[in-house]
Amino acid sequence: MPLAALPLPQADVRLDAHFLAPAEAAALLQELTATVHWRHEPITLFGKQVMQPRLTAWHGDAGARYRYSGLLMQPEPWTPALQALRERVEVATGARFNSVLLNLYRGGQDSMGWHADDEPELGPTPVIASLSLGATRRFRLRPRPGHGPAHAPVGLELGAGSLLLMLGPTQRYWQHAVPKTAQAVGPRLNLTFRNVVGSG
Ligand SMILES: O=C(O)CCC(=O)C(=O)O
Ligand SMILES: [Mn+2]
Repeated sequence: MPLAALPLPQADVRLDAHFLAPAEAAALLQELTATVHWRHEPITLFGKQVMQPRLTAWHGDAGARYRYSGLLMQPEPWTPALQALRERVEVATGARFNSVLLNLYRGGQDSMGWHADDEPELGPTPVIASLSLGATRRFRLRPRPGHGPAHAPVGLELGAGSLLLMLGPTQRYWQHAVPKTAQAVGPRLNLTFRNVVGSG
């Protein structure tokens, strides 16, 4: 399967823009949007509680607890659809994952701010496999302020069925974000498969 490496310093980012065929990606978007138990959670930003600008869900092996933006996430069990996707992503990437965070961006005003997936629970060199369904959105990467490499920010259009893999030093030296867009866009569903270490 062609996961093509991006030429970024101090990062290991690979992309397969066509991991899932369009019809399969569309069917999965419908199924997951309808069957996942979506939550609208608050997060603490600069000491203030605000609602996240997107809906989320967290599925995984029992005991794969995970702190995310100040929230202690308790995984719900794998559904058959999520389990089947996990197995395919594991085969494609050669990595193992014990949980998946789902984000539903309802429209262009839903977003994800700059961050790195560098929580201690993910270990020193996290492997994150990110599968996108629905509307194409711009995924941005920039060197981490203070200790990233000297490099301009980069943008990737993540379309339906794309698989993005981030591993090695990526989370240590780079941040990523999904900015708001003023364009009229439909819903986008993103799944990030993760491995929470030290959990059953
Ligand atoms: O929606 C995306 O493409 C990114 C999601 C993300 O960065 C995260 O869940 O940590
Ligand atoms: Mn992230």
